[in-house]
Amino acid sequence: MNLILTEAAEALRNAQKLVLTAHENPDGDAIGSTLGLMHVLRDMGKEVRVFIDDDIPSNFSILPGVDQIERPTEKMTADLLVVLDTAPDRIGRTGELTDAPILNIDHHISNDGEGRRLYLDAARAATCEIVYELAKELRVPFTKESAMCIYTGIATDCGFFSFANTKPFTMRAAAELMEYGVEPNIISEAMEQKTYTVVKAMSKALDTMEIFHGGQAVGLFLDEGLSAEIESTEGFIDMVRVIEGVDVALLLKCKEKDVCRASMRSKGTDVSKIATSFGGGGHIRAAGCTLNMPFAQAKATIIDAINRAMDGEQQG
Ligand SMILES: [Mn+2]
Repeated sequence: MNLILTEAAEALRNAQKLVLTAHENPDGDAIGSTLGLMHVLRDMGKEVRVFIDDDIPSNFSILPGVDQIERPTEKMTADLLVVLDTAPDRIGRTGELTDAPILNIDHHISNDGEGRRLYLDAARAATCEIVYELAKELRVPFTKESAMCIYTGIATDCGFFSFANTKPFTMRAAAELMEYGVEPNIISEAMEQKTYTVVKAMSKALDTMEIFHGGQAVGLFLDEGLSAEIESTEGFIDMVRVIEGVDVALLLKCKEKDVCRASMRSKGTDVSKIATSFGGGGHIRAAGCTLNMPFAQAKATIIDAINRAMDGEQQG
């Protein structure tokens, strides 16, 4: 069931004890939206816990409240489970450990909302833009704490105001959040930070680069050995998506044996469609999926899917 903004706000207002969660492999928007909403709801006097079933990258240690993110380990009771920035199929054990009714808040066009209350606004660059709107709807003033978290999710999901999803709304929201004490340089320095080891690994990743579809697509292919060596591939795809003439950029890596993860970025081709065809999802210009097969087969499969999608778009 699709909700409108006022109904989503009403569901939050009516709950006293809430559990907030977001997707595994959390990014700035997943972490920013759960923490931002946590601050807003606590400012309303509510009892709020945040669970994310994954490690939180150290880049986010500057965010107020990040130390309160818990890993789900035992049954918990709540009036409402708020699932942010994803459909509930990517929240790990958090979903299994609470029976609370779900309120799903997301901006991913691939979220079909089947069988649950969903507030979806695919025109928003980040779930954090929706959290910003909800805070206004609930008439909760921002604080430096909530503003830092919400700003981080907005900034990271729109490539620090450079991607096509950056709208006047995005910049107005960010500007308003700055008035509560957000320092954009502090946030971007923390988000960009990488270890020496990771930067060294970037050169190994670049060695795997291959172009295909007549130079309009490019991929980095981190096989099992290389994937195990590299602790974080955050930002790797950005190294190659800048190549002249490239529309689609791909990063393929191994999560474990026979479990490969493909991340795609594009300037025109709808990569959300490709990801969805493998059970993944995302946005038109940024999407990902998991391929449960050996690395070589995953590589051939995803290249073939991208080639076919790009052929189709050219004909259409
Ligand atoms: Mn997002």
